[in-house]
Amino acid sequence: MSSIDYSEKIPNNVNLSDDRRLQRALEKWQPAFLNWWGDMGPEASSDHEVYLRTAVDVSPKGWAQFDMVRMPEYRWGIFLADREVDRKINFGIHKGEDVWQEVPGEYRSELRRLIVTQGDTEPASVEQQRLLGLSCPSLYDLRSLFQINVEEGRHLWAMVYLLHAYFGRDGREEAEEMLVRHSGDEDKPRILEAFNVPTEDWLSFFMFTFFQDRDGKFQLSSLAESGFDPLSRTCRFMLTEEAHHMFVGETGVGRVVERSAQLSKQHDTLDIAPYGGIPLPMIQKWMNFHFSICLDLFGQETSTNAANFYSMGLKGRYLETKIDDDHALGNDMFHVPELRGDNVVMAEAPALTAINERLRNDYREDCQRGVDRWNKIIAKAGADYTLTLPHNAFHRNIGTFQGMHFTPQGKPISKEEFDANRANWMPSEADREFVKSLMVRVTERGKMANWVAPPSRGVHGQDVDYEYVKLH
Ligand code: BYC
Repeated sequence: MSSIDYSEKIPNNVNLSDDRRLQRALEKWQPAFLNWWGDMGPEASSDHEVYLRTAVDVSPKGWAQFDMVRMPEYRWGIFLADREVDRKINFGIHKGEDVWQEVPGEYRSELRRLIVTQGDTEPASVEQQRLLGLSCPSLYDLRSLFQINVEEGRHLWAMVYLLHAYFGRDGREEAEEMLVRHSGDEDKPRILEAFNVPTEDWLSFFMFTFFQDRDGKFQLSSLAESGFDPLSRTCRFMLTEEAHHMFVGETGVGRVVERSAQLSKQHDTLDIAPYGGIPLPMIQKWMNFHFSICLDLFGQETSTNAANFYSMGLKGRYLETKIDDDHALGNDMFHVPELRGDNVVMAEAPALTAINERLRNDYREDCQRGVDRWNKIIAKAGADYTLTLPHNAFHRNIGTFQGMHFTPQGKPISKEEFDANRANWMPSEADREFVKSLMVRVTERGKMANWVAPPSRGVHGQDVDYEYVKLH
């Protein structure tokens, strides 16, 4: 087990000081990162002391240390999971060969592209969430936001390390570009669409951390299977942090749902807006929006990019080694959806090209489990409402259903019908204004905004009313 050296300017467990050139290059990138954090990171937060966890070692247990930290002083660094002895490539045409410790020359551009796409999402999310601290529902939630933000910053470090260490000059240029593209920027936007959507209210933040961070879980899990061992190792460690982000999302939406269900029961109506709650049908609209934009993050249903990444051994499937097949997929078929007449039907496609679709299915199942738990919360509170994930064809902008229009149940409709119903299915301007009007900052110790239930317990054994953020 490798512990992390915190005496270095850049904390790391990769013996950075043994490679002076790399160390110098990263030390040059470090101030640019800190400037970016100052400009684009959480607004007006630099003097707050935040109860943050910091990685101490990379073992699954006991890696975290909790302390009051000012965020600009957070020790961002480079942490890779330990190397597995004799690790082999588990899929594709190199199956059975030793994993690569260096970039295979023939796959350099594909690998760089994957790392850049992954890396780009991390600072994007920080940019998307930068104003949320100004409207937090409690100190507990403010801490969660900041914890996630610093860890996304660290995930950027993880990808920048790979670019610097393994891709020479163009890797360094890509690392600089990570701080030049910005979420929603007209000229230099982030790469993937869902990372250019602002996260303007806390319901959106909880939806983001449930749905969008879960894309992170599935993409990182697929990259953790990579034959390029440094990528696999860094993704394995990132996944331990990602789990907490999804916890914030699931419990966050769960707490909103709980409060809304309580108010619905108490006042015997779903229209709880007059009582300062978010109506359950409005939560459904937020879900429809976030789930559908996240489905796009998996790419097209059939993709030669994905087939190539797989055959090359660069990006596997979710839990690759647990799947019972030949891990080469030369002859296998997989079901992908398409519109035939008035129905979405399942057609056969080569499994190799349907890798994205398979991952999207895995993702949907995982999301459904969370939605089921939210529905139990509603039922337990005695309210009458069921949240449902929309059909995969609903509101899609990538792949087979791009440019088509469907109801949330998956019935094809005209653009006119979609437009006429848009505000019933997805947040309207008025809905967004209403939710924003509830987002009044609560920073008194132990207090919670009215639209969200308190968490069932605090962080790391602390009480819920612990002063998780000291505001300065
Ligand atoms: N937006 O062949 P296709 C996370 C492009 S989240 C815009 O199907 P492919 C996190 C595509 O690039 C995880 N463009 O694509 C979460 C391609 O472009 P070209 C992030 C899109 O490559 C929360 C074209 O359309 N990690 O970590 O098979 C907070 C054809 O598509 C989009 C990764 O994504 C889109 N949504 O699949 C913080 C892993 N989708 O070739 C962090 C790395 C597709 O025509 N990335 N396109 O120029 C990948 O594995 C793949 O790039 C994708 C796309 C799965 C995203």
